[in-house]
Amino acid sequence: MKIPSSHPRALSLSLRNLIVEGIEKGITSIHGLIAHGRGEAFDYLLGEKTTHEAQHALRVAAAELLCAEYPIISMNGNVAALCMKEMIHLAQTLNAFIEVNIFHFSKERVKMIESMVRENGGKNVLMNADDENFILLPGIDHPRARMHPRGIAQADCIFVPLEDGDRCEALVKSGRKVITVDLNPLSRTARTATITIVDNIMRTIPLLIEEIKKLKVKSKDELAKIMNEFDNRKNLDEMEGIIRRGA
Ligand code: PTJ
Repeated sequence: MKIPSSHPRALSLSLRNLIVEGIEKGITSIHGLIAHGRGEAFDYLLGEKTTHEAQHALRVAAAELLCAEYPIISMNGNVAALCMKEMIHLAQTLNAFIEVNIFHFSKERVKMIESMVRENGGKNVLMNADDENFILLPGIDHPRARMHPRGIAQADCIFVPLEDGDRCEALVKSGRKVITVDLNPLSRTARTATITIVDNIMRTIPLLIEEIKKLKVKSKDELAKIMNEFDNRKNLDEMEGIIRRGA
C-alpha cells in the first residue's frame, strides 16, 4: 500500500511496509512482524528520536568495532528488509564481512538474503546454508546455532542488531564482544550484550557509520578510554528512565 506523505505517521507506516515487503519476498520471517511491532511501541515511547544516551552507546560501539581484530556484521531478515544498503555500507566502512545469520533458520531464506546482499553491491558476504559449512555455537540447541567458520565463529566482536536473548547470551558466554541495537532496554538481549544501542536501527546505522569515520583517526589508547568509561547497564537504566518519565 502506498502511504501518502501527508499522513502524520507516514515514516512509521513506511517502515511497516518494508517488513511486509520483506515477508512477501521471502527474506523476512513472519515472526518479524511481531518483533517489529514491539520495536515500534518502544520507539513511540522514546519519541522516535535518537537520545543522547543512544548516541553515547553508538560512539562506544564505533570504538569497539574499530579496535576489534576481526569484526563481523550479522544480518537477519528484519534488518535485511529495513536497511540492507546501510548495513552493506557499514561493512564496507569497517572492511568486515557480513554474515547472514538468522534466528528462525531456513536454508532458503539464508540464500535469498545472501543473494540480495550481492545484488545490492555487498561483496564480502558469508552464509551458513550448506550442510558442511558451519560450526555450532555452544549452548544453543537448534540449527540457529550455526556460525560460518570464517564469520562469527572466528570473530572477536559481532554487530548483531535485533537479536534474540538466548543466542546473544550464548555469544557473550563464548567470549565474544556483542554489540546490539534494540529498542527495548528491558529485553534479555539488551541486558546481556556488551554494548546496547537503544534506538531504531533505521536511525542507528547512518550515525554509527559517521561515528566510525570520526573515530578512525584516534589512537588505540583514546579508543580504549572511550570503551572503558562506558557502563552498559547504567546506559540501559537511563534509557528505561527516559521511557518511564516520558520522552
Ligand atoms: O530473521 P530472523 O529469523 O533472524 O528473525 C529476526 C527476528 C527479529 C524476528 C528475531 O530475531 C526475533 O524474534 O527477535 P525478538 O526476540 O523479537 O527481538 C527483537 C528485538 O528487536 C525486540 O526487542 C524489538 O523491540 C527490537 N526491534 C524491533 N524492531 C526494531 C528493534 N530494535 C531496533 N530497531 C528496530 N527497527
